[in-house]
Amino acid sequence: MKRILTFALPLIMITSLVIIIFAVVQVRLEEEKLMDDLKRKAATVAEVVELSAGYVLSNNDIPGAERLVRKFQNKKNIQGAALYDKDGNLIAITERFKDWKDEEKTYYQDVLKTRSARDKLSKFKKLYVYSHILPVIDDRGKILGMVEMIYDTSYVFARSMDFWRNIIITLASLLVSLLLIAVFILRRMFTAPVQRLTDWFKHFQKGETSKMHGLKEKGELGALASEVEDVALKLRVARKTMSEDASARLEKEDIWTEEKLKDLVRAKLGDSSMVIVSNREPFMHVLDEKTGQVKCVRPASGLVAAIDPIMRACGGTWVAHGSGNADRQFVNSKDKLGVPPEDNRYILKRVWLTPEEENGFYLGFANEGLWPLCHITFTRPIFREADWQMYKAVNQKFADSIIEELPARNAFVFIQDYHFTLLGKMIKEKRPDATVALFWHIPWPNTEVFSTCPYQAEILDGMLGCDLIGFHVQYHCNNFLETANRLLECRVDNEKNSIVRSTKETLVRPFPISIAGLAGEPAPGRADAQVEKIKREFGLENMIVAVGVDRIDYTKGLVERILAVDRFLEKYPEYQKKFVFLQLAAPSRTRIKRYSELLDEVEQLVEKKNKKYSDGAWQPIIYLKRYFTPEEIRPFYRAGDICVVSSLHDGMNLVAKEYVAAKSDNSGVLVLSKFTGAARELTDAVQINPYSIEEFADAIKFACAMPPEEITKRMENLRRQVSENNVYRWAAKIINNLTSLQKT
Ligand code: ADQ
Repeated sequence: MKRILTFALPLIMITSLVIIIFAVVQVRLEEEKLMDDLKRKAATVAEVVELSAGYVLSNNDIPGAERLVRKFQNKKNIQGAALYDKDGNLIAITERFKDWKDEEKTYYQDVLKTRSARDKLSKFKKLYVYSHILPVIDDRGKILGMVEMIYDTSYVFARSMDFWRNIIITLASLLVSLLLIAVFILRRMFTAPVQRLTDWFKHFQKGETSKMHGLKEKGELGALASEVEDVALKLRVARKTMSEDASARLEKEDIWTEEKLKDLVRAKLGDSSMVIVSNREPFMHVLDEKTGQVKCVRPASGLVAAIDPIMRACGGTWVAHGSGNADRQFVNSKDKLGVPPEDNRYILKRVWLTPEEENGFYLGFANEGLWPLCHITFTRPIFREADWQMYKAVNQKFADSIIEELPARNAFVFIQDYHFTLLGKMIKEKRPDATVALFWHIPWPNTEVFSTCPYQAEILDGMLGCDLIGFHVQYHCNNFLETANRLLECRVDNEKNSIVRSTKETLVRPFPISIAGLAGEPAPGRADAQVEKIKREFGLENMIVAVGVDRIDYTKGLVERILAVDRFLEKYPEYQKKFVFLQLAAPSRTRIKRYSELLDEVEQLVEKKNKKYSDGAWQPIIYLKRYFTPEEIRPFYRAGDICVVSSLHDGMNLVAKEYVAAKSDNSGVLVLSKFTGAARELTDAVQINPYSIEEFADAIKFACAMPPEEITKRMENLRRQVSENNVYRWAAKIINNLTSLQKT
């Protein structure tokens, strides 16, 4: 409508203006003409009446005068006549003007004085009347009196009104016609061709080549269409060539890099791009209330740390909850934006949730229910029916949003984590041809624990809508296979590690997630300068530095870690004033009571323990409670002679791997909880049971006292492990599994 008005409005305005000017002129001319006619008529009638009036006046014949004026009572347009004597006194007047004499009319004296006729337009009651006054003069030139002819002029204005009415009707019909013509022209010349172009592009985007008929537009749009068609054709050919080149390169190389993963994606997915979905978005736009500036931040999340490098390599679309308070300012009309902001490598599509949806789905069901259920850290899961209903509704919201993004053929959807257990089934209901995988980033508990969930059957049913489900370690796969076997009617194929329900088979595989590898570390010179700065700032020179980097979550064993540091210093006092534990801690899920309580608990414990050892300049624990960018974290890792990862339970734990990656000089000891997925791969770490404070304290002592050769040897092994089993290998394994399941 806006476009139509933009096009038609100037036309309408110009046409209306011309017609109105024409009408004004016409009305004026018409009015003048009618008035001229009236004047002429009045003068003629007055002259005709003059003779009879002369007779009546000269004889002072009052009855005769009244008879004369009465004659005009019923005349059309001539509404009245009046006779005056030689002094200007009214003698007789037509009945309907009997109040005429009440009005003050100075011009009568003028007529008598000048002995010539006068006319006048004046208001009488509600009428505009025209009167023509003629002096009645006898043959000897003596004034006998005056005769006045009075006319109502309203018919003149009535005629003008009729004219205006006709003009308005004509104008309105003209405007409607103009509007219709504008709509027609716009549709024919613009909207319809653009719509055809848009449809053509949509089919191209979705890979529906059978529906992409040649574009037959003419004129400028035709030129544009032909350019578009040409570019699209080149793109298609280029994609095909790239995927063939990629297949050839894949044969040769064996170390997984970003480039190699790109090749794999081109070779295996070809024209299609992957749609990834997670609750947490990789980039949030956050308004800093103090400065009024908007910052784009990468959230503290292991999932984001792992998936972002893959998306950078593969392109595609990442669908996630837009949770930043300034997120809406940065999306296009389809709620999408290119990310990373400085170098758009993939598309982020933001899904908006209301505060109620966020509470029920994210804080409630996902994080107060499923998170503690799967982690088994003795925090009781809370399952509320209202949260579950919201969880289902939000899963459906995401499913609808994802389905909009799927290409017509070769659709791949890669779902992340426990927030979306129902998504696989929901997507398959609309797009049974799509290949859908789910990766579970947290542990899967044993059957007894999982069976406490009131919605167990619906959750398992939703998950088994997927073609492939991945966990970090085989142990979690086994737990899941057993859970399905015991709680659902299905057949578990132990040979293939799959679950079969009627005709649907879901593969269950371990894919240990990782980080991008050792690449991207700054040159040693620059790294050293950053480390020196940190050491100076926190007084760490000549100290043994242990670091911890975590979201503040009860699963990460922060309390146990502080107790272990305390016990270590207590048991091995020779390390007092020689050892500092530095914890970077990002507040997380703070709207959940258990998390806000933990925040206070950790803070108070740090304060208490620091007080216990307080001695001038030295304090054993430095607690930095805030979000740090990945670039800010790396120098802390490098400054750490020891890194402590003490999760009570963790699907993988990427902090352990990030620490190893940052230690390019092969220094540093990793103290790692045996309850992390990472512990199964990083066997050269010093492994601990974080629940055993005594053992934990001894492990810190062991790390502090480890001979340099052993440190180097262990770190070399750890780095080899992280370098070889990087996140590109992880993604490649999943893509290979997914494409082997692809339906043709
Ligand atoms: P998380 O529990 O978030 O992830 P973790 O693997 O420990 O996982 O990674 C945390 C990430 O947050 C790391 O990249 C770390 O650098 C970052 N981080 C920690 N503290 C920070 C701070 N103060 N400021 C900024 N960033 C900080 C879930 C599972 C894990 C699994 C991952 C990936 O719980 O077990 O390893 O997903 O699958």
